[in-house]
Amino acid sequence: MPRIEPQDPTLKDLSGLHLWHAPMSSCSQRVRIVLAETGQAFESHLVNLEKDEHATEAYQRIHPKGLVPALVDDGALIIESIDIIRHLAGRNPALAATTQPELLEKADAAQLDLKLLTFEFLFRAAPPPPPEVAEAFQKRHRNDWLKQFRREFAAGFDPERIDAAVRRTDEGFRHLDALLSDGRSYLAGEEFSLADIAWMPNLHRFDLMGWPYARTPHLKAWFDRVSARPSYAQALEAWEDAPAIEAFTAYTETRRKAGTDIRSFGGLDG
Ligand SMILES: N[C@@H](CCC(=O)N[C@@H](CS)C(=O)NCC(=O)O)C(=O)O
Repeated sequence: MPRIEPQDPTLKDLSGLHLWHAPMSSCSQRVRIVLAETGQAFESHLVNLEKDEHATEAYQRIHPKGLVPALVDDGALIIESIDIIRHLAGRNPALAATTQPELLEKADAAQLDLKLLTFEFLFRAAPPPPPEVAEAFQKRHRNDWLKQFRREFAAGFDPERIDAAVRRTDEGFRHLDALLSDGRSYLAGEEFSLADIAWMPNLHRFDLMGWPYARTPHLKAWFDRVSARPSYAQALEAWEDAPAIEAFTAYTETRRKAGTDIRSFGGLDG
């Protein structure tokens, strides 16, 4: 399993499972779903992304890219949500055995588009941060990619970039829909597996953006099925901030009315 050498040596002294995560981050959601499905207790370390706590020196000594989630299991540090869920499922062969690695890789690869579209179609609902807050993030965070992403978001994303991200997302969902069209119950077959868990938060996130799931009826039926699992309520919904969800829903509606919501990109309305 991919473990990395912690910059903060005190992590090696931790026993049990420790998770650094954010309530509504999709990468954190999939880790919490595995923990809920497997009934593993963990010590929760919340990282407030809205307050840029991932830009603190202390957190960047835990996660070298300054992102969530990070897991420490009996002193072993693991980052990258897909590696973390594989690691956690290793203790539960039923969950891990049926997994098709390709579906996990695709969920991982979908993250960049999910991020771009989340910022554009949900996070733009909030007013931009005061200049001193934006500058402090640029000064304190060491992840050049993330800093550039923040600057690009502030300047406004190129519509062609949004369009391309929507098209790739649609292709990804249509691929899953095609897999499910053979009547299987879950993405990798008849057994619920890590592949399902890896994709559940993505479907939820795009639902908030008003994604037209009627395009992919098998995927929609799958999402209805997996989101009825207790782990979804426990590990995803229970961590949601109701006012934030309300604000996202209202913003999606506003953009829908203005004809600038996610459905107006990537040929989704066509
Ligand atoms: N590939 C990484 C992606 C991690 C990632 O992008 N985390 C997001 C939350 S889902 C984050 O920390 N974002 C902070 C930010 O955008 O400032 C993983 O799967 O763990």
